[in-house]
Amino acid sequence: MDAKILEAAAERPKPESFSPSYGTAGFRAKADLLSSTVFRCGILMAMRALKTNKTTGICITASHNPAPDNGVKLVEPSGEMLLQEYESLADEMAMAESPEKLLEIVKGAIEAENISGDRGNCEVLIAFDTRPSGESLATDAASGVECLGISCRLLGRLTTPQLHWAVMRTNQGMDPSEEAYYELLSNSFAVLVGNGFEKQLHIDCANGVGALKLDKMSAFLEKVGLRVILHNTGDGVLNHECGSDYIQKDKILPSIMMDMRINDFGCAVDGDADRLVYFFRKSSESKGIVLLDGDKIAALVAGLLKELVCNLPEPLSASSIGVVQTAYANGSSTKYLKENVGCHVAITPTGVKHLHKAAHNFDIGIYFEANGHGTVLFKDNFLSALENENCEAAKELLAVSRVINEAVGDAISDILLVEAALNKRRIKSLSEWATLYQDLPSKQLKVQIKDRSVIKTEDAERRVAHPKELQQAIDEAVAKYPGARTFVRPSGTEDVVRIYTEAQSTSDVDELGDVVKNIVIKTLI
Ligand code: 16G
Ligand code: MG
Repeated sequence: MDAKILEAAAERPKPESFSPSYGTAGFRAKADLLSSTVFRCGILMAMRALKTNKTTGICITASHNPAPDNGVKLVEPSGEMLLQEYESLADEMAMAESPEKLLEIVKGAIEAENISGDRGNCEVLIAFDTRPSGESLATDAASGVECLGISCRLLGRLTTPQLHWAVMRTNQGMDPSEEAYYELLSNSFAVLVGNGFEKQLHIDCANGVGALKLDKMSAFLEKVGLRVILHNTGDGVLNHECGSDYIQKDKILPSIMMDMRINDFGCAVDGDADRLVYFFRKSSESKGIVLLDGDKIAALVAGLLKELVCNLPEPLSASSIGVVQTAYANGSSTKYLKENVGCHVAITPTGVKHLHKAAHNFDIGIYFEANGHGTVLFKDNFLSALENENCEAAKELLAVSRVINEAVGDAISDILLVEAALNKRRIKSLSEWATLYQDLPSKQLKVQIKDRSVIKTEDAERRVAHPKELQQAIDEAVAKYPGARTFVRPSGTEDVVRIYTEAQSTSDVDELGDVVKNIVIKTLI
């Protein structure tokens, strides 16, 4: 192992001025900087496979970032993201300045973790998205895995959630193939919507890997009555003026989709198809859209699941349903979930790893970030109890658990969940869904400062713990606007500080946003 690591690491030196950092969801940077980082992630995920004697995964993607970027997402045997306790080891390995230093860290970790040489069931699955740099970075990751003497399987292009799903299924002893994914999802969808379902849906594929996979899946979906019309399928630039991130932030229809009619159903996924938002056109003259974001998806889905749980016999009807949100969730959505749906609401810091963990605390844990990343988790013993029930509600809840990708937020599986929920709740149009509650006006701003890491937050990022004077000034400003809310946090993916404001009117939001932006600039620049 030692010689292999030294040799392969020397072939992929870390660029001198490059300081990779694990960030919110893995490493991301300009693609040409990343060879050393993904190679080292290969070693790390081989160590996780050896430690657990199971299959782990690596996905080469930079999600909704611009096309020249790339990145890596790391997958635990459960199909979930890398356990947080290994993030610092990932950072240390990625930052090692020389092959010798890297070897020293790897040997130290192998000893500390008591990793044995048993290679029984170990394997690492590797996939990549449509970025031009994907394939060669996947080969770098594979070289890292092979240094530890275990095998890896290159699965080619997959969406991030498909790779997570394949890892989870492999470790469950179930068929992990793409074919099985399409079949299970569409068959479970059919159980939920029944015969005679007919629907047409426009999908903005962000010029990413989602386009390839939705195209493959369209035949399966057509059979169960869902006709998908795919846009931004790869002729344009990845994530450029298209995709869920663009639609959510700019609220503009991508130009290629101008032939959509006003009552058409539209949705958009991001570059690696792990985020989903819905939308419809405001008018046939303008490019403006009405957005149905992750908060609206959570509200729709929570309503359906609550109804199904209420229809279960006792004591199952008392099972806990919780929705996990972040500080970015619109205040109206939180109120709606608590007061209208009647479920628990928990707030965590930004980033799927935090929401996913909190969702495990409920029998049914629903989480969606406003940006459209989310899924539903079911407790194992709750699912076993459902297997023993013969009622319709139990069957439908089991079908929901199969439609949904429990490993991680999955735009493709979320589309099916949304469509099933609209169908079951008899919501006939997107405008009807939009009126479940009225969003409070809100706005996001960003500021670049010298060192964003000086800001430390608390209370699920809703308050600044340090510097204290920053929070004091924010408190004073927000007190002048009744019913307003604002928070400031350093981004985990970009070199900026983000500011969120929410208030009773758009003029209050604009004014308060500017005030807080100036406070940040005055305090920190
Ligand atoms: C990443 C996260 C997403 C989060 C976003 C925040 C995952 C898989 N993705 O995209 O959940 O909302 O970062 O970005 O965890 P920010 O820290 O730049 O605001
Ligand atoms: Mg993504």
